[in-house]
Amino acid sequence: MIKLNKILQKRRAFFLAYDQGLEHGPTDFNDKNVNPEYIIDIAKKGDYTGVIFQKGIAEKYNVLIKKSKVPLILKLNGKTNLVKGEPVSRQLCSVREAVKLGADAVGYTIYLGSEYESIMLKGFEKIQREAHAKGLPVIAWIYPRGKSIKGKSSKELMAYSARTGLEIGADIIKIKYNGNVKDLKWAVKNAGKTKVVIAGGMKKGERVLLKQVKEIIEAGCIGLAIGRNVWQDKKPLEITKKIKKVIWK
Ligand code: FBP
Repeated sequence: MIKLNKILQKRRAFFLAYDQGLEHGPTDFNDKNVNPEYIIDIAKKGDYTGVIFQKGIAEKYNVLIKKSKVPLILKLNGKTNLVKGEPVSRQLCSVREAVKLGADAVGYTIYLGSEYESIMLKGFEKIQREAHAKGLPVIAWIYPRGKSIKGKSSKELMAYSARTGLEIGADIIKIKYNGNVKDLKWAVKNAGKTKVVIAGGMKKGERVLLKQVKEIIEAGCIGLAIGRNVWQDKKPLEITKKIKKVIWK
């Protein structure tokens, strides 16, 4: 039995993502949000349905994370953005370690279309099997990347990402929204019983962000896994409140 309810509230998801320190480097941070304690505090006060960390932060700040009672989603693979060329994200943490750290779900990135796609698909197969054996839900970040996706439409790629999530046994997929609600509806249909959440992306204006959240819900997604648009905001708890109003309207 996969325990999906632990990371949902009233069937909706609102995850606070904080793995950008590895994926992008510290360029995303300022004096406040560079500190993981600041993020844990937002996740707790904002009553997020999950907070996403890599293993290192989950280990070093474990006491605080547990005290916050925010469900932990542990990212199992990752990479920096310093290496150029076709992307590959390798496993950096095991399901067993995630369980030890108190994870309620695990996450794994697949760069669909990359020359190294098969490495990530195979890696996903392993962690999906191990996580499901322990009842842990698996969230797949599915991001089309690499030379071979050039010329393909964003509609096609979004739907292909969603369908891949269903085919490989993800419980939730995290994809990027191309801004066209009709295209997103098609992607959600393709995901079938796999649930869909949308990534936040670079910081944008509040009006644009809230309009997108409305469309995401209208398209049938269960919510968001958002990072920079919240913790780069001057008032993260205010923007949190506004987003939640749209998600749980
Ligand atoms: P944001 O809401 O800040 O975009 O975070 C979502 C996320 O998927 C993170 O989990 C991850 O670190 C980052 O985006 C990866 O973004 P990209 O590979 O597009 O640079």
